[in-house]
Amino acid sequence: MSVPRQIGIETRGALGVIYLRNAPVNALGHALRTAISDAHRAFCADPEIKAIALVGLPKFFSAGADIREFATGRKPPLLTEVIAQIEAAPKPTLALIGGVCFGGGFELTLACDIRLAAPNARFSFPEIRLGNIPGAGGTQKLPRLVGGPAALDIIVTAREVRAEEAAALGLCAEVLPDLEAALLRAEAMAAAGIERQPIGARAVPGDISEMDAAAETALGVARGALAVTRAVEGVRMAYDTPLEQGQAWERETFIELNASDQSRAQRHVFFAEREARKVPDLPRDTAPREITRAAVVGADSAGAGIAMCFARAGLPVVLIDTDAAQIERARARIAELWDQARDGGGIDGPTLVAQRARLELSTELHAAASADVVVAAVSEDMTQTQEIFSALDRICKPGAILVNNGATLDLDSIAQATRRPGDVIGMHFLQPDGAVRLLEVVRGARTAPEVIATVMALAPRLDKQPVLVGVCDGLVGNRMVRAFGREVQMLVEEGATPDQVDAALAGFGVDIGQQLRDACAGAQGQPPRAPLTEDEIRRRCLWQLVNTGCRLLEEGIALRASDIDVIFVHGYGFPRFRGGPMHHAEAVGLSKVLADIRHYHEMLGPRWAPAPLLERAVREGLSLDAAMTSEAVA
Ligand code: 3H9
Repeated sequence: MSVPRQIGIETRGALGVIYLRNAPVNALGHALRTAISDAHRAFCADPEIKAIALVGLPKFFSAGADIREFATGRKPPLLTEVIAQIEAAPKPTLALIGGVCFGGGFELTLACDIRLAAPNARFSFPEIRLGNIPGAGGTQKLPRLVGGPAALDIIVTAREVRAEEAAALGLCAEVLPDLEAALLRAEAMAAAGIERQPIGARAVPGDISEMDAAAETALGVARGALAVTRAVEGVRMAYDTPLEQGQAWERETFIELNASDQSRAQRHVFFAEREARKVPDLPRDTAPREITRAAVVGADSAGAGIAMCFARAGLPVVLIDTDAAQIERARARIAELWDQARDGGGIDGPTLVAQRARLELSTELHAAASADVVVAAVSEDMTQTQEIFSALDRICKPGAILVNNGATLDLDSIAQATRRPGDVIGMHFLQPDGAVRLLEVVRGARTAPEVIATVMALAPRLDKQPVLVGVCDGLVGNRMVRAFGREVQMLVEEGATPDQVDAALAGFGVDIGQQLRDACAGAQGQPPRAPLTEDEIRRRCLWQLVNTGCRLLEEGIALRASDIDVIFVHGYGFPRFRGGPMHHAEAVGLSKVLADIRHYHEMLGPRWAPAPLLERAVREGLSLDAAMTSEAVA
């Protein structure tokens, strides 16, 4: 039999092994599903084989269903069919799991009789981030295995369960040193004979009343996300509904949610995040520089946070401030933050000791001499910043990357203060050591390609989502937020109350933020006209974002409309299930958005002048990204 390239097969005594080899992440696309199904059937027909093992790549058992197929429709055998085949087979199946075991990949393992994990195994149901629920048995089988509250927590938080916890929860039978050890164990088990242990035959342990508190917690953080409501429903169902019926409900719900605007928006964000890491005009062979040591200049709260972020990422870092009193304040603040993290359970003792050991403090700028990357988190004053860059240029070793943190100063003017403008780049950390993941990476006119490649590769190490932007005051995020804030104030001046604006946007999932709320509270309302409706308030705020976003695209400050979405989802609390402002505008229809903007332009004046890119996209019936390309071609 010829073996398709998505798998490998091997016979080890009485064990038939199917290796999943669909790089990079073993997504369960049509070809892999077919290959697994055929190989499994062939092993079942082989009288020498007593049990079958599914083994993934060392770092990816499987990332789950192939998300690209969700938009195009899936061809049989569907994952649910492959799973049903494994469950109905005359021979037991084992899953040998190393690395990522997500979504449909996780569900594939729940069809197996025994799960053996390597220490790097990571189980998760990320479907909720795609606006959906597990659709191949997860909502019905996981509760039967680990109980309703634990299953709901795993499904609605999309958190990762590592091997040790998985063993404690009963998700896997054993954790072995590596996949080879797991194969040896599976081979011995097959020789000895394996008893069938279908999860579907079990009842959910505990009582359904245990679900009340878990459901309340889940729904409390749902912020209007449909999938969370459905997940609660599904897990409850597992207690008192036969498996077949529960799975039929789950399949229908998965299909219904998959077609929803919320799910489409979240799939858009998933691919947009990955696209944002790519820089289209970097030569393919651009090699990033090695980063093994960092320095941060300026020890106020931003600088201290950036230094902590490097230390957390495993990079030795020195935090420098020539003001000794500032350094002492930073030392105390950092110690306090770390203690809080440890006391709150966010970090364990040994990790904290290791992080502390990586972070030094110094009052000497010369301490930056050996760093591969130096971040200046100094001031918003150009003269002072140029002086610091000029000093760093003299002190730092050749090849060191000099970074400005901030969104207001002109990076090209800063770079001119050095003899190495190619090594100068911007990193705008919104909240360096906090939950905000956005990192705007600012490319100057002379920033070298390998410097861009280095910083784009450094961001994920710092647990940040990078988006490459060009030089302008405010960069992408703050410039758009300014336009939004100005509109909020105008609305209040026209007679809307701050509470009304707040409610209109909260209903959409957007929090206008305390600063804006305070600014609005001071505005004088002079209603000139009919009271503003919630819908109009919302459209005016959102379309200001979109129109400004179009201008940033035209100016080349933002590379793609989807990059702007990533900026707003990761940096400014825009709800993921809305997909970001630009996706929302495209989902509503660009012609409708433009019609509103033209109307406001007539009514409210020049700040509403439609962006030419938006006009062209509507005129030519294109998406915003396609309109940018069509302009480039023209
Ligand atoms: C599901 O399973 C539904 C079931 O319940 C029911 C079905 C009936 N599909 O992120 P990376 C691509 S829903 C297609 O850069 P990393 C990704 O786009 C699914 N493509 O790597 C990228 O492509 P490119 C539930 C996928 O190491 C490349 O692989 N599963 C998928 O930083 C590398 O990805 C999820 O939601 C996929 N499932 O992180 C898992 N996954 O190079 C989603 C990845 O062209 N995936 N790609 O840009 C992840 O969380 C991360 O990708 C993972 C790897 C942690 C796996």
